[in-house]
Amino acid sequence: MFSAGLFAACGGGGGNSDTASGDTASSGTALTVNATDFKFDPTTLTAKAGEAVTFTIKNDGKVTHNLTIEDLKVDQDVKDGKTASQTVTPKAGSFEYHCNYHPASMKGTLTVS
Ligand SMILES: [Cu+2]
Repeated sequence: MFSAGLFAACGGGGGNSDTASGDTASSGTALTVNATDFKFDPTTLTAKAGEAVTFTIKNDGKVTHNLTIEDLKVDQDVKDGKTASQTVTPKAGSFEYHCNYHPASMKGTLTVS
């Protein structure tokens, strides 16, 4: 007699395509402020209320400068030839910014809406 008693169970694997979509752009807004020649460039900045804003302050000058936004508790020194950054999440409003060392000539306005 000849008997084959082996059954191979074959499990069929279904094609599972998982398309995960999710664009979480939580990086916020990046603003660059040049602090050179005793003035800011630009002197007006805009940002969105409730969103993170990262200020990158570039100092290509020969002395230390600073970015101060009193109402947002920003007070960031930037040595000559250096770059520094600060991140804040502002509410809506108009915020004056200036350099602590040269407030007469280095100033501008940040508008958040
Ligand atoms: Cu300055």
